[in-house]
Amino acid sequence: MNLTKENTLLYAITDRKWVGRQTLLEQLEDALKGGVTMVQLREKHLDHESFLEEAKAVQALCKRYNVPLLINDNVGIAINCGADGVHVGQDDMSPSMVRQLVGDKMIIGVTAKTVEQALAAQADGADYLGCGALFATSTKSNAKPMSQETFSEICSAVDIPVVAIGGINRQNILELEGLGASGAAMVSAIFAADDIQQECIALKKLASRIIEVPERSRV
Ligand code: TZP
Ligand code: MG
Repeated sequence: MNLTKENTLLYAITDRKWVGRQTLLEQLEDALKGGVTMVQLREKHLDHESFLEEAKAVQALCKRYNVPLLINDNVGIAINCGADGVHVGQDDMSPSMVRQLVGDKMIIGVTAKTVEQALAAQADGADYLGCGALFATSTKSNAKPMSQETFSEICSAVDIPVVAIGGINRQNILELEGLGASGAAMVSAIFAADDIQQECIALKKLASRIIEVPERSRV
């Protein structure tokens, strides 16, 4: 599966911590109306049945908006709900192993924290990389910080899209301009927003500025 910068531009990752006034599906629909270009369902503590039921509902919703859905970590759920892909971390199943299970059509995303991990993931069949944390985040307690320099080195080292993640919001996203990102993935900036749809519209405009290649490096 060939992912484009259009797919990875504004990547919404769910977190039920922000469910309350709205259900997760309502929040997600607002994000889709606001123009998110890819969605990851990330459930760390849900039992299998509830996860699968939710994943099927989320898949149907994303399909209506023609936006790819990826499932965090869980290949079985991804296959059973008809998701468009899977995202795995360094401690999860390897990309080639995931590929054996899901076939050619699914997108495989991999978290990479170093240039070595990025090159290895690309060689092992990753379609895109998620790299960070570029800013401080309270969403993932064990997220290690990544310097802009390392992020930029990763972007130069690989040919596949690299998505920036970790603490990104409206105030800091433009600091990522010119590093080589193909997009930005966000949890709290999207799902903790009062008006998710409007927030996504604003974030998408800003995200499109960070993926532009700066004048000086154009050939
Ligand atoms: N991986 C690295 S940082 C992070 C994940 C899943 C959390 C990103 O959440 P937020 O709220 O956008 O900082
Ligand atoms: Mg994981």
